[in-house]
Amino acid sequence: MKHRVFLLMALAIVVTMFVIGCATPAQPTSAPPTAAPQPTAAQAMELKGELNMLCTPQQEWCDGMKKEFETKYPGVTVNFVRLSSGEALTRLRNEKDNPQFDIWWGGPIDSFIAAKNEGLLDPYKAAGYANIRDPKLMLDPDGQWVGIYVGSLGFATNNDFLKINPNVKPPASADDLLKPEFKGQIYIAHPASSGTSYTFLCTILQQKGEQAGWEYMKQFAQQVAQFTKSGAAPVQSVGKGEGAVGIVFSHDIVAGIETGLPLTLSFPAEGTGYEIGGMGLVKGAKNPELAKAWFDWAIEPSTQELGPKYKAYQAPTVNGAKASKPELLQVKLIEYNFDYCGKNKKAFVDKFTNEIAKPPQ
Ligand code: S7P
Repeated sequence: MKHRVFLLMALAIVVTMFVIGCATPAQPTSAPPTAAPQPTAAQAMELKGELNMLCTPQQEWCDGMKKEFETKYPGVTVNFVRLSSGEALTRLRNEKDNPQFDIWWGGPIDSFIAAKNEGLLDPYKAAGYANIRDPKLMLDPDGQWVGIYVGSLGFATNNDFLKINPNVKPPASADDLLKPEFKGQIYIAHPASSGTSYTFLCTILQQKGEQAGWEYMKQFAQQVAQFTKSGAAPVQSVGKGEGAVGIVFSHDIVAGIETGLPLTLSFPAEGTGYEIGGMGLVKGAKNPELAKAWFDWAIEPSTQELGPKYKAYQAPTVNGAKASKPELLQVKLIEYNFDYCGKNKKAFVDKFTNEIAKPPQ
């Protein structure tokens, strides 16, 4: 009897650990949407001026969102500059005393956490926060950033490479990337410029622990054909057959496949890293009212459903918005510690740059 009770307890512990290990933060909840009240058409007409935005997602989505916002607010012109996460953070740092941007929209929140720690963001209490699916994970306790989408990291393998090398399988773990067949065949961005690449780096450091993680990264760098500037660039390089495998957010791989690139998407079986894409008001912004209008709009369910129109398949962060590709988050995700990755971003990027590989010029 004692033995049976012990067995049952052990089983319960194993099941609980499995559930915790596989916890995904990103699945839509059935909570009813409690979206903030919308401005009337007359109120929207009253808003006038130029909004200057730092836009980190892909160009097509930035272009599309600019047009959508300007249609809703015809008196507002949105000027945006598209920069990868690390470049955007550097730009905000350099302009700290004379900010040129009003809002930063998109890119993994590790960089927003770093920006908050450096005093580069302003707090905001948006009414729409009440509708965020997982506020513990997706909302800064001081309101300095909020999550606007979620996406998982994946591997993109060129199908022609697989045909020519019938014994090679798409990578199914981080360790597979170290196999001899992938030497000089991997494309990934550099973590100094790219939030995608930083997500990969911080995933490895968490999964393996820092010491073994840095050892892994040294070996991994030997496999890399080229470190690109932008996180999504490997989709094109590998899609064109310049390399065998790209490490990219899975939604960017799917977008590439939809444009006809011969790619196979796979995930590491041990668990993959993921991003929460963020948004924050730039401290000392010159057009705070316009920035707040964008901020409120970006966390409306109808706005978050616009992504697929512009080939952006990340999952939304608000109740009442449907994920276009829910399967991209129905994979094993690691318990990514955004606080750890955000606070250590500068130190980890500097170590990578100094000890492993210099950023592309
Ligand atoms: O819009 C696609 C996307 O992958 O772009 C962001 C990405 O971090 C920007 O590129 P970098 O890696 O070059 O910083 C992601 O947040 C987003 O999902």
